[in-house]
Amino acid sequence: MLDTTTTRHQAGGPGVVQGFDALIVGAGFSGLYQLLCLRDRLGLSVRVLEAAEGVGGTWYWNRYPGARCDSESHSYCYTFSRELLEEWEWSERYPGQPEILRYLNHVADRFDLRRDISFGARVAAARWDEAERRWHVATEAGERFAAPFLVTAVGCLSSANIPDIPGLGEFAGRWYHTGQWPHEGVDFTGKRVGMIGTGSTGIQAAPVIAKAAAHLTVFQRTANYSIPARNAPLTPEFKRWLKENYAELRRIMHATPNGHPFPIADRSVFDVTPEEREAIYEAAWEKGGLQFRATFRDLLVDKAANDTAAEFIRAKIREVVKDPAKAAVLADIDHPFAAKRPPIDTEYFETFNRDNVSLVNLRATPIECITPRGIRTRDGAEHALDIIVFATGFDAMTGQLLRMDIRGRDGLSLREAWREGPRTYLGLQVAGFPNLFILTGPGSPSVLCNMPVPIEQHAEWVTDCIAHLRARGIARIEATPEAVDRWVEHVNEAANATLLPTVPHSWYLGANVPGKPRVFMPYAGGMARYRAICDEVAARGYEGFALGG
Ligand code: NA7
Repeated sequence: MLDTTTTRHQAGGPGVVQGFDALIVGAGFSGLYQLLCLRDRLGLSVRVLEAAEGVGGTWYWNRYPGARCDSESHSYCYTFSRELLEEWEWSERYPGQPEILRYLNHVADRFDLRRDISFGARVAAARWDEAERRWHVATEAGERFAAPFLVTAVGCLSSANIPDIPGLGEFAGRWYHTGQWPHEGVDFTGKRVGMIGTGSTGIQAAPVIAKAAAHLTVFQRTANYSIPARNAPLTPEFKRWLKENYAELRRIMHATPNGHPFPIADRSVFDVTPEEREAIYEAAWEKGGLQFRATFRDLLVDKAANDTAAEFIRAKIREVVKDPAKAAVLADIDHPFAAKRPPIDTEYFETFNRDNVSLVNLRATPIECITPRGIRTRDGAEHALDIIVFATGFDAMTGQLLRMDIRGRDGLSLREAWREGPRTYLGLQVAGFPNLFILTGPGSPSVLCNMPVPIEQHAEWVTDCIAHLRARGIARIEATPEAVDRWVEHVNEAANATLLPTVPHSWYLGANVPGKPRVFMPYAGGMARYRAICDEVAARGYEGFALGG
């Protein structure tokens, strides 16, 4: 029986400590695979601490209407097990949230992972003990754990960003953030719904909410591009083709910069005539999905090239949306295409042709406050609402890490170490925090990729690293400050070679959260290049890391 009476939130204080070889925070895509690797391949004793009551991470929490992955289902899965690939069949081109959650539950059962996961265990604090060469971890409920290795697998988009709009507390209706959606769902029947946010989430949710609600008002701050997803059930022929071509698909996913199962065309926008270009865009629009971004190699690096795609999409928006005033607001996009995360949709722009959908342009009339009856904008209009949906995104990449009180050597807190923004080596380690590995952390390709690809790479790299240390009796690994400096410089160089950092209001830069330091967080140098760098670092005896003890 644990003594939790005196030990709440005090990692390393007196009390019962459960010892393991490794601790993992999070049982989503990355935590599950990290557990499997460390337990079944290295034979370590491992405990996963998961805040939710089930596996799934992002897909456990994001149950909003229309929640669906933008990666195609045959690539949004683990590839480490041929049997798993053979036995699991996706039903649609893009997997919906319930199906992904079923998949992750299947993985947890198939590989008997649940027995090493503590559910309902939200980590409050973690402290490195230099004398013991162990991490001490405490949950909010006061459970205490210790292990030489700590791996955070907390995802990139799990800390909800709920804007601090005056009056929310007085709102007489109900409100929800899409990333904390009630499991029992929300009944929109007969309701007037206001949705704030037009990122990937809002663009997925609006068409579904509009069909269920009496009225939907979309509050748009920044107009966004979106490409039709063209979702559809997978045909038996395609499923058969997949099973015969896994190896080739995996090869492509490992060779492309963003881990998708299609290559980026090796041609410039300016290699073709305007008519040919239009035909290429048209075909990509018809095919649908993120492949639109792969039509030319220079869309993300050359503004003039990007302008051609941007203008094509704006013209499509004006064509689809019948009301010219709404079309003008929706097509008034102020940033290059795909320089913010490009959404894909199912009838998003078409939704504005419905009689029960209105659009508020927050650039012209910002939100002033929330009243008991609805949302008041600065022009004095009060939009009467029964439900407010915040599709306002996340404190991405760092929020969920900094929510825990992580302290490394000499009591240094991660919050303090990252005061000016996150600084990592390979996205995997932080100077001053020995034996702490961060999966899909800032400085790694993460959100610029089809996530399972970097997730498998990270988990395997960390596993090999721990195996290397244990085989040599090395107790401790820590990124050197010089390696961190060099990596941060390289991450900045990689970002600056693209159009990505040119969008001042992007969450890639942390700009969506007031007070968050503006640092371009993901590594834009491409997954294939990143993998090669990580392999090289390992081959050179973990260059850039101090090994000892
Ligand atoms: P995003 O992409 O961060 O989008 C959030 C949206 O909410 C975006 O349109 C924001 O406008 C808007 N927003 C945020 N705060 C406010 C306030 N205070 N007022 C008005 N509008 C606001 O989050 P998503 O959940 O859509 O997508 C996250 C990722 O999940 C996505 O990229 C995929 O990787 C999956 P802004 O653009 O900041 O002006």
